[in-house]
Amino acid sequence: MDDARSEPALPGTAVVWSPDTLLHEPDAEIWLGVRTPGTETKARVDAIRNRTEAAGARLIVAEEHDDDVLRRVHDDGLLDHLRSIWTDWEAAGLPDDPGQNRVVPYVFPTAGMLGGLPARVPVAVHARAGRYCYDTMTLVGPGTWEAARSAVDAALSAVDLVSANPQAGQSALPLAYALCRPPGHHVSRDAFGGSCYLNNAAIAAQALRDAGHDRVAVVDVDAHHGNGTQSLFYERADVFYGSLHVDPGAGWFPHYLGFRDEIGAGDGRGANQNEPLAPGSDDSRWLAALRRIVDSVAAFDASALVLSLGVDAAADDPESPLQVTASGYRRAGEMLATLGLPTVAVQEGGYHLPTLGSLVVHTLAGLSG
Ligand code: SP5
Ligand code: ZN
Repeated sequence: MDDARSEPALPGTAVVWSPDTLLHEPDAEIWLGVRTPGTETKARVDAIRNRTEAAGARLIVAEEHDDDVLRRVHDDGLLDHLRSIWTDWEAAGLPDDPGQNRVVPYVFPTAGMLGGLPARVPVAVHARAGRYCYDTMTLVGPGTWEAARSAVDAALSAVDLVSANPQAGQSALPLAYALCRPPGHHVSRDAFGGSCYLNNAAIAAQALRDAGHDRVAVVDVDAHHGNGTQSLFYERADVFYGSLHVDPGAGWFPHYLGFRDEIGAGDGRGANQNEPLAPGSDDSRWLAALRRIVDSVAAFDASALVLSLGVDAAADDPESPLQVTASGYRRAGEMLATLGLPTVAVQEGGYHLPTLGSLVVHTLAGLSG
């Protein structure tokens, strides 16, 4: 890891965040039935905010946006669920009996269970908990909805900053970074998991489409495959999704998706690219995979870029076996900057508190050229 003397500067780089993002306290992850300390903590936000500010970035508080883009990306049922399930859980007395202080699902209405019959809405709150959730690690508590919704506002505010608004006398920035937390790339149209609740990057991509960009690329450098983002755009020709991540076929989350042969379908065939990497992959293999994705983005002829910026591919990260360095992240930023596209970088994973902020600074410095 580079030390403080070699930390790059970020003069004036726009960093959008919201204090509401700190309201989400998942507290734990239920993994294999065992309650383990969660790694997706609010201290992540402080780490990134402090380090980017020290590097000279301009901190901007997110502006509230209405639900318009959010509702075109996600199913209303998922949104209603996230808005209300904690309150219902509490009202049902479940924090006292059986003594579970977060929403934890126990039964999941899988396609195989339903056998083609429609999923009814269970009367029991504890059964409803599994309706839109696909794992036991993504707990919902008192401030989860407010935090997730504020992360969407951060992503949409970053989109505003890279979009010219002549009426307001504003010119567009080439780069804006949204310090989104909780992260989002594991959320599909109607299913959440992987420590994610709302897909901030996908919402940013849709907002860029709405702002007049005919073709948008999403590049995902988080250590894990962004199965939610892939799913949302899988059959669309107007949004390219490219991801480099630890090989799910080697036993890594999200296990069921992220394989090389997932190339998109229908109109979206050829607009999805997965680059699974062996555990232990270092800068050279990671950057070679990114090069293949950047070449595809250039051929796709996008006019705007969303970067799903997970920094959990770093060597010290507790959630992944990839071995990327800070200078690797900087070179990734530089490689993406050669595309010359207006860029919205959206925070995804990254869990090693001592190095998290510096990894973000390195990436943004590379992107800033
Ligand atoms: C956004 C993001 O990076 N989500 C990644 C979620 C992957 N979590 C997988 C967890 C697998 C088990 N981890 C054991 C650690 C127990 N605290
Ligand atoms: Zn991740």
